Amino acid sequence: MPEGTMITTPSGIDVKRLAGALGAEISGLDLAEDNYDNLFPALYQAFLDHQVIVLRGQNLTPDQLVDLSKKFGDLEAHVLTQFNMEENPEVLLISNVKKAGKPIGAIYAGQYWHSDLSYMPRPTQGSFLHSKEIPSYGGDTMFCSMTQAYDDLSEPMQAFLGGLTATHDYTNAYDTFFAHMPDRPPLTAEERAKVPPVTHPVIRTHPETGKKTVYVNPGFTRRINELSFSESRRVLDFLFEHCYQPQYIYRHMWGVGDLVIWDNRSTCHRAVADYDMTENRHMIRCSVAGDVPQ
Ligand SMILES: O=C(O)CCC(=O)C(=O)O
Ligand SMILES: [Fe+2]
Repeated sequence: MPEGTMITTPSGIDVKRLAGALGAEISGLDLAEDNYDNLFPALYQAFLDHQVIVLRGQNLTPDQLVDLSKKFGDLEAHVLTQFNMEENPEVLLISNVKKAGKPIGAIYAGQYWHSDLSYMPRPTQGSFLHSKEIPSYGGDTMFCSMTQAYDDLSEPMQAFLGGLTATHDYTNAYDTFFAHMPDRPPLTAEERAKVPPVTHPVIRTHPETGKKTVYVNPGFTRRINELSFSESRRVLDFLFEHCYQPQYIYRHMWGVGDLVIWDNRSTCHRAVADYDMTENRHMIRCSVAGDVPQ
């Protein structure tokens, strides 16, 4: 299907590709109004096929976002429970809005390439981010197809990486990216205790599509276990440089009401921090638990 071609699937939803490697816009569906049960299989298939799906102009309540997310699987809770919505603890706020001088949501969330909760034994399957307020410019989110990046590696490189495992650790992000951020309090001892380091394969196979994917990221991957420290650093740096090339990326420019759903098993993403922090950027978010990477 050429880029930009709108197709109506036999199942009734319109799907338009947004970039070469990943990303598609779904239209003709008002998730707040329509009963979309019969369209759900097509929506889920688009999620698997395109890795990131975009539904514009939605106006979902937190409950409606929860209902949609639960069709994908069981919801998971984030380590940072203080940013769960008061009126609906299943929903996390990604927000720079402040109340009494303190951010009400996770501020500076994901401003480095990562796959959600890769530092947990069972990382996230799908994440659902729905924008309510956006700054007048900037604040995009970038997504990278880690399956396409894997496919473009040479066979000897694929074989080499296929035998390796890596340590993922949430505190890695705190030791590096968050280390000098104001408003981003360090993890408490209790929070740290909830996230001991875990081991995952460097190359994982998507449980539903069977596709192989590079599963390391600069946010949470500390090291490749089987290599020396210096080899690990260089192989990780090579992988990051290879994977985050423009041809593997879709960059989402947010509009109010956008709902973006991404598959963390085959993608990485990164928030772009180029907006005016005096302007509000406010999103509601759910995420669905995945399985143990194989
Ligand atoms: O705010 C964003 O653009 C993305 C934040 C993020 O990493 C997430 O919601 O998982
Ligand atoms: Fe994220």
